[in-house]
Amino acid sequence: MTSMLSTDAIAGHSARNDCWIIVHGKVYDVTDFLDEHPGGSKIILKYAGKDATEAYEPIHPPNAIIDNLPFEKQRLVLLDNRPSLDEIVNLHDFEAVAKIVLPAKAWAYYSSASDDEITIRENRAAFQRVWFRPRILRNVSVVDWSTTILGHKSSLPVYISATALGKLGHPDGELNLTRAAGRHNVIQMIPTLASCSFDEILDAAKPDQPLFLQLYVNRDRQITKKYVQHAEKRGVKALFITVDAPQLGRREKDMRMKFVDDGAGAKVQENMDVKKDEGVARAISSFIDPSLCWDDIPWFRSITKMSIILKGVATPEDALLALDAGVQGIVLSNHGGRQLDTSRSGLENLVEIVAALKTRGPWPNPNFSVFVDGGVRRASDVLKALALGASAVGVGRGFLYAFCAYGEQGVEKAFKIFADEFEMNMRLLGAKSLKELTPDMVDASALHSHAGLTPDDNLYKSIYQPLRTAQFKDG
Ligand code: 173
Repeated sequence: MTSMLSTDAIAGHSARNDCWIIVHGKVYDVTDFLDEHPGGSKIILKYAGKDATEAYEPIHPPNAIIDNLPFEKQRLVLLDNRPSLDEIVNLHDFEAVAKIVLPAKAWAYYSSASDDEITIRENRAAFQRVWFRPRILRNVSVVDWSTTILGHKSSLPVYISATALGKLGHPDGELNLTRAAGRHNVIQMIPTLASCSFDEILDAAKPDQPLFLQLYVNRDRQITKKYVQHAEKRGVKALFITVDAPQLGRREKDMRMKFVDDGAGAKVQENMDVKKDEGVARAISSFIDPSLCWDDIPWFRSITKMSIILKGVATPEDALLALDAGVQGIVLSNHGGRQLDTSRSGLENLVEIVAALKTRGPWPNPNFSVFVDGGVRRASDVLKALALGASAVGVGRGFLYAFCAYGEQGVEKAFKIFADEFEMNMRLLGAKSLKELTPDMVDASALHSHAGLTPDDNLYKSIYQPLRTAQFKDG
């Protein structure tokens, strides 16, 4: 941990299974050290979430805490020695740095996906089964990749998709995204389960900064109604209702992290009847209503005038139901591979879904947007989705990893990388503006074939951490 944290941010970590203390202005996660402390855990717990310098000072040599937290010490050294932002040339770089500098639990939560993690990897692979058919001699001296998303101006055809628990990665959490997005005219989708409060995020935004809201629907609909109407009052432009998570997927990396490394915490959790082995997300997701259904859509329409988008559509059947339900759009998403494993990629579904929507009237339909997310790391990925009919593309983890080691400057750099890649790719593709992207600029004939011979994606593969089986006890 670093000294950048606010007192408020630390106060939330005052439990036996999540215990931070401040010593000499630095914050330390001492959760795993509690039972090893020679003076017992009780005295540390007395200062959980607070400044412990006064109690620590008289009885410890100055470096005792660092010397006793070898993993944390090593992590801090690594964080100090991270590559400079100049050395970050693509979004994979942010992910590789995050993997090394994040606390193990944060990396496990962010990077994990469900079951055998087939879908998270397919999300990347699908983009590589689509090939470009570039056009030449089209005077591409000026190229423009700006657009509007649900009627709101955006400097990129990319929005920041919702990812929960931003403070696991950086003390400022989601505010890193809000501030960078405001400065560069990018639209952020605020997660229901952000670490920062909804109002904190809105307060960090510029007066006219467009923001979307991702919604998990509560079993208590009055809570949802209040939340949605508050968001509308504060100027949020669109409501992205998550429809692919009536129950959270089993993310095994996340589950194992709790089970193996959190011995002390797990015992306490057992007594407290909290599910110890389900990982971070599942532990806090019980409020989500699995009874949500198509009949609820008119109710959402009745409580808000915001655009309503269904996030997590995966078939033409449901895309047409969404159109008939009168919502303003859909996100073709498999939740970053975190829900139903071996479900197909949003990109693959896009082709069928656009074909189905075309049977229902003029295309593109100005009143019905189709977004795609999952596995997007390059402007070339985005251009493929747009050529196949997507209105814009969501990027979740890509921006999340950008702020983990670099805060909001990392997010700004990620926008810059996208801009540089858009400029180059659009010139090489022969498209001066996004309107000039047409289906005949891509060859998607291999998209439905899941056994393609594609060159290895070495950057992504070198970061991907293989799953593992149950471990024997030490000794
Ligand atoms: O993918 C997730 O981790 C997610 O959507 C979630 C849901 C509930 C709680 C925390 C995260």
